[in-house]
Amino acid sequence: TTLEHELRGAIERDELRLVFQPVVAVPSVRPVGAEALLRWSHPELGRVRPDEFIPLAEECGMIAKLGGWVLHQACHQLSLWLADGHDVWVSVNVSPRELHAPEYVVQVAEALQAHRVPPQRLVLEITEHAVATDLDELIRRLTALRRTGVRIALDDFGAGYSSLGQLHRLPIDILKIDHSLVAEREPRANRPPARPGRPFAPMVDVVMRLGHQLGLEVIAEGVTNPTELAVVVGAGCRFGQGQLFGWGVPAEHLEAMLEAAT
Ligand code: G
Ligand code: G
Ligand code: G
Ligand code: MN
Ligand code: NA
Repeated sequence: TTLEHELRGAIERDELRLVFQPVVAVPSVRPVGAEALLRWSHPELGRVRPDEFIPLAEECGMIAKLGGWVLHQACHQLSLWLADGHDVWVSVNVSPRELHAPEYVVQVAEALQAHRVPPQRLVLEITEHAVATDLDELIRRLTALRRTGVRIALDDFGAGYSSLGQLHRLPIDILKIDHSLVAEREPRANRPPARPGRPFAPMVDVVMRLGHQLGLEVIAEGVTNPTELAVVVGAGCRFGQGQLFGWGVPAEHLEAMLEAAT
């Protein structure tokens, strides 16, 4: 396809950027981390969403190249923030295909070394979808990655791909509660007309307790308003991410937030 053709040249033409979405301590709202999100801006096609081009990159064998670019950019930015004295971590999203490539662990280790980043400052976000495949193989992969010293987050937890019965077996450090569980209201498409909303707090409570009992750090994703913030804080959550605290922003903006907080 033409999109595939354009994607192949995107790195060389300097059309890719990372934006960083703040992860904050709650309730203090102090920024403590940032999730790197990939953006592609094409001169004619305009902005292409990662939901479109990441699957494409996976199909056409480009994901290792794209993912490598993301890793290096993220580690570079992280090294600058650490050099400025900021106490911060950076996470990157890892696609299942990327995770299963034999060379991925080496790629991660090389990026850490090249930018002299303390490994525990880098978080790899593995989507819950990845758990649906071969669990033993996934465990081996994650174990190898963790030996480099990076931390692993299970992303989109509770989105509906059900890893609940296997969660305790996964060698992970962080649980990211999917925004659909944190949302005060159901997504519009699924919302029956004029039905009073059921309380959502019990959902957040139970996932938070599960995460903490497994010894995991828990991040509530998709916090969009003060009610949702109150619920996640009430459930004992220490970290949040979402519209209420800010969207993905260029590195300079995130840096300004870090500086404002010191
Ligand atoms: O901000 P947002 O629209 O970018 O993200 C859409 C989806 O794309 C999310 O599922 C997110 O995890 C994914 N995504 C964003 N950046 C990257 C990336 O660098 N690599 C991978 N594999 N997925 C990404
Ligand atoms: O799958 P992953 O969690 O990596 O995807 C991150 C996606 O979530 C990005 O598209 C990001 O823009 C989006 N996002 C960030 N904050 C919010 C929020 O408060 N609400 C919703 N619905 N999406 C958000
Ligand atoms: O930045 P843009 O003009 O594309 O924003 C369009 C809409 O998407 C706005 O409502 C804005 O709040 C929201 N938005 C901005 N950045 C992000 C993002 O990174 N992820 C998601 N899912 N929505 C965003
Ligand atoms: Mn993510
Ligand atoms: Na998510």
